[in-house]
Amino acid sequence: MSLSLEETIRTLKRDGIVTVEGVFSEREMTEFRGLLDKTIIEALQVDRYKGRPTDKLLGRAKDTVWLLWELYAVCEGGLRFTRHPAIVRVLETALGEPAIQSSIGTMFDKVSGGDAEIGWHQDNFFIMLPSQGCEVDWGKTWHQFNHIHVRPTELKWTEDYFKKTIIVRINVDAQTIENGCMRIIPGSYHEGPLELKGGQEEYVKTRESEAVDCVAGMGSVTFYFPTTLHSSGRSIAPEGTHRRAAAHRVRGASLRIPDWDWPTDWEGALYPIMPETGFDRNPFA
Ligand SMILES: O=C(O)CCC(=O)C(=O)O
Repeated sequence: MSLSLEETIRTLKRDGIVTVEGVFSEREMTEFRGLLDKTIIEALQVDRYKGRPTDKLLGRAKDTVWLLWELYAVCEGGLRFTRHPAIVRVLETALGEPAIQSSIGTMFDKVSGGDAEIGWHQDNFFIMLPSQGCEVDWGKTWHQFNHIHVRPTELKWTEDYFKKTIIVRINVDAQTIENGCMRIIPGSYHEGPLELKGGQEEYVKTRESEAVDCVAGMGSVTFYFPTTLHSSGRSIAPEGTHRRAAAHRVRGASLRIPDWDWPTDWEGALYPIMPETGFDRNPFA
């Protein structure tokens, strides 16, 4: 089903998540898949890949590689796909302002035979740097490749900053129930970060019956607010099936969080995302 831009934004704001089908063509996803595979094959041959320890860069599930962290820093050719004009249009319309990339990105790949599965959670963190004079309880931050991940409990919570942050998930392969697609609880992002008020377990217990499987076509793009409760089961698809999705975050360009600054060490961290040309199609043209 194809949604208009208005319906896309309405659904995103109501449910916290929306999928736009048909953003990328089969040809484009074959190209992206090739770049991802090449990156993983190259990384597996060395101890450090593009300055990062391979054992930390890749996450394993049994014999399969199911996570590639720092995605667009090590698979540079993939970044172009995040600049598709339809993606930029959705982001700018939803945020009401230009968007800036606020994470390097992660690839998730449920490969059949692996045992990767994730329980219910919200993506409750921001990647930031302390401003001068900001006192940080380092025990409560999470560090990965020198990037500091900060949870809402460590922030002056003057408004729900997550509502100015959107995750963009490019569905490089079709996402099906069989291959372990994401499940979400619609509207859960309206609660804000549940760790600030507690009760996530209770919330999931009472609302899990409303959970929706995020089935999506190859080449679609899913947009969601980080506090949308999500989980994903293991793949029971036939041998050789991959379920790749490439996810990164963006924030509204004006978003500021007291005492913290935004990192500047990845492409696109400083300036609003500009759409690129040369794509096969655009559902919102
Ligand atoms: O792709 C998946 O299966 C899970 C993704 C997820 O949990 C996340 O992005 O936090």
